[in-house]
Amino acid sequence: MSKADVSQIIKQAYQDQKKLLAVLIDPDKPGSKAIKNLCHLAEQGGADLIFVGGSLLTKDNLEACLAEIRQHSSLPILLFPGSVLQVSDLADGILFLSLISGRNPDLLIGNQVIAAPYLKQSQLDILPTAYMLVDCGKTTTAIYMSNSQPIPYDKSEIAACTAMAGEMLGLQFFYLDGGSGAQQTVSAEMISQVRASIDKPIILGGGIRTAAKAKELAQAGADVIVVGNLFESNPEALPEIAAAIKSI
Ligand code: 1GP
Repeated sequence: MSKADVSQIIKQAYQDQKKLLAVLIDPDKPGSKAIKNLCHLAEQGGADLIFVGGSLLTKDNLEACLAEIRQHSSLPILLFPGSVLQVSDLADGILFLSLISGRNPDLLIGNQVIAAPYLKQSQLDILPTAYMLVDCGKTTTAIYMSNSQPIPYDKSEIAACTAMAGEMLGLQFFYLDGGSGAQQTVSAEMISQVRASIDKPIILGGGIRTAAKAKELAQAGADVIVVGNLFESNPEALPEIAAAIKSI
């Protein structure tokens, strides 16, 4: 089966100033019936992309989850890996993350070296992504597992300088993440400072629970809005979020 060109989809939408909505499915959480239903709700709800991954997976369910999603949805599937164990050719692409907000060498380059030969042989579309964790009021699993310090919530200039450095290093996509279940989202102020500092698509996730907030963050400069917890707990909210960000 031919793969969706996910990097091109995101870059084209960015060029056309169209906002995208991604839903995040954690392979540990839903059963296979639920995945079928989530795929249906994602498509009906106006999602553009399905992200799959988790900061810590405990059920060895990734391949089955991807196969199930592939069966029930035609949306592009992008791996959002919490570790080198989360690589699979069943997806269309992978966010090849370097955690540039932190100073943990394993997540800056070590794990990428381990994964590279496998990715080289895969058919996956590889998206070189600057991953930036932001302290949004809670030690999320992503923050804890990263063994790194997130960018302080109110230090937008640190986020902006970090993003600038990432762009100068050649990274193509920028993911600002408060972590799954964050108490609050990354601030609009931080997003707009990052937006002003780089000319690359910004992916934004963590703690988005309302359409109004999604719209505010997209207006501030986020290009891909990611919803995880909300999508799993209240997928019916999706059409409102899609409509809000696409109205910009
Ligand atoms: C976390 O960006 C994702 O990495 C999604 O976060 O589950 O809080 O929506 P939520």
